[in-house]
Amino acid sequence: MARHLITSALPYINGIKHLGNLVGSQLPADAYARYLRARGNEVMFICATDEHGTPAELAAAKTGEPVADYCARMHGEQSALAAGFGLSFDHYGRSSSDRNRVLTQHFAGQLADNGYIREVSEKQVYSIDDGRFLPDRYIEGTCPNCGYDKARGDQCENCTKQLDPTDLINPRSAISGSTNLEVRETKHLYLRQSTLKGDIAEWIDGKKDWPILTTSIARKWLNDGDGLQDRGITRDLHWGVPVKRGDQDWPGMEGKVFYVWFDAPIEYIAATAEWADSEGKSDADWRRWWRLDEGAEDVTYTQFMGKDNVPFHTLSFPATIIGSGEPWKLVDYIKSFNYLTYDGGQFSTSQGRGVFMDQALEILPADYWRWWLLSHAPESGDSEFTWENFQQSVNKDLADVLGNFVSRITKFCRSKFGEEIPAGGSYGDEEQQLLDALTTRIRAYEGFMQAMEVRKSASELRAIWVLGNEYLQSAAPWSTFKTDPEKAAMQVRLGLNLIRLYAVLSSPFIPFTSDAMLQAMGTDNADWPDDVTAALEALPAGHAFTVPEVLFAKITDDQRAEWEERFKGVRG
Ligand code: B3M
Ligand code: ZN
Repeated sequence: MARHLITSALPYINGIKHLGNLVGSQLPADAYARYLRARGNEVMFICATDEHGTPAELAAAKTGEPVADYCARMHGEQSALAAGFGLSFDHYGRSSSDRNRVLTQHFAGQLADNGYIREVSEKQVYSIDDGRFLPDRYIEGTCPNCGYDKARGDQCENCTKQLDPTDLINPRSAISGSTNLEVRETKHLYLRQSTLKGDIAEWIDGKKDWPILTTSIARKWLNDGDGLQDRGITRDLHWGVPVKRGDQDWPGMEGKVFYVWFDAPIEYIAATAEWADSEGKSDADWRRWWRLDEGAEDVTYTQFMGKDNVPFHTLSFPATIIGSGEPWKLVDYIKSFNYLTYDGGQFSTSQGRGVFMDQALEILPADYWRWWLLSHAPESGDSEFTWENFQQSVNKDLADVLGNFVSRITKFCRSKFGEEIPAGGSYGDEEQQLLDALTTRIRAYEGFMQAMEVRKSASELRAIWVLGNEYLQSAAPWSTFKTDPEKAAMQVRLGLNLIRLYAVLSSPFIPFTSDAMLQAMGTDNADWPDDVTAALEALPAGHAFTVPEVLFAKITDDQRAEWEERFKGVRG
């Protein structure tokens, strides 16, 4: 039994995520975690909401809630949606936790002690009426390029020109509207990533089996232009982890917090500590996942994320870990994803374009989405969601192939033999052929799952379902029954055992349906089919089952048209 630590990129707190976010990290991470658990591994699967920074403050300001209240509420919503999608986190933490505050300050202290932090004096806009420094995007004014009067200090939304706050004409505070601004000198901390460049390059060069998508992004940032830049890790905000050196005050850093991207990855560790706290476990129980000197040397650590998050996970976070000089676990494998597009364009929160997690669950059960998203995961390139493709995939794969198989065999058995597994004789040649074909495909499926080849795993799983249908079609127990009821009983016995087998194999993709199938088969035997022959004898003659409700309803053309219209966004 191996030990696997799995983390999914942390969804940002400022709103419900769309399906593209879901398939880019949390969902494939969940399928992998479920698979590894089903194979008997010890798994620690961690996620959390990423709660600090300007966007959280801005979102809270919009709803009028204090930012801490806003984050608490949104964490509740996101965690309910995660549960709704069957995301089986061992813990869904919060980067605003005490655990993260202490650990973040600890890492900063270690980095400072080891000479990896330097202080930099900068000129920054201070709002006298607000009593605070203003981050670039908190300053508004008129764009010098196009005259738009609501341009932000970092960029003009209207003409997209990148700006410096000092470029703005008639600058004002976005918080209060005050024009009583002045430029003041302020100090910030910089992580001296450039001095760790050699260590990081060597570490990445050692990762021969990483996806090209991951290593190419890392190398680009390491080697392009000036290479790895030192990075400011503090901000003038109220909401965040206060800047401290370990538990000591940091002179000159009063009122400042760490940059959100500094504390967010540390939350992977902190959330594991939060897990321990919530389970009444000890520090040793979480540290054995993270500290090489406290039991983590046999842990395999895998991260899942969208490609835009790769630089932070291949460069910045490793720099924090390596620079700490302490034996924290570095990631072993990074699985990254391209983007999911929506019907020829982007998902857009502001335009209401595309399907968001809450809306998805309003219209269909989680497994419909899980199946489509995972079987179309944007691995080798971007992939596109269209309603037509979604309808087709649900109706064919789920309803016609899997659902139909389960329904036919259970109903036929009930009508001819009753709701118990019938006996019949031993399996014959045709069954042996099926067994061989299943064995080959199941071993291939395991290989793809192990390698996190999500689409290939899905298509192998589908092929496994198809084998059952083909068998049923050619064995045709409904005809056999007329001449040889004993043989028909054997065929049905096999078919019912296949349902249990499919439930087990399908659980990483469609866990809710998988549970329903096991329940219908009256069993909680979810043993992985290491031996397929034995797996097809798991439910013996005389074992009671029930005919399940329809597993998957087909999506009608009317529904498709209605949803297409509903989610197309304000600008169509
Ligand atoms: N919250 C990504 C995002 O919201 C960011 C990931 C953090 S992972 C440590 O796009
Ligand atoms: Zn402009």
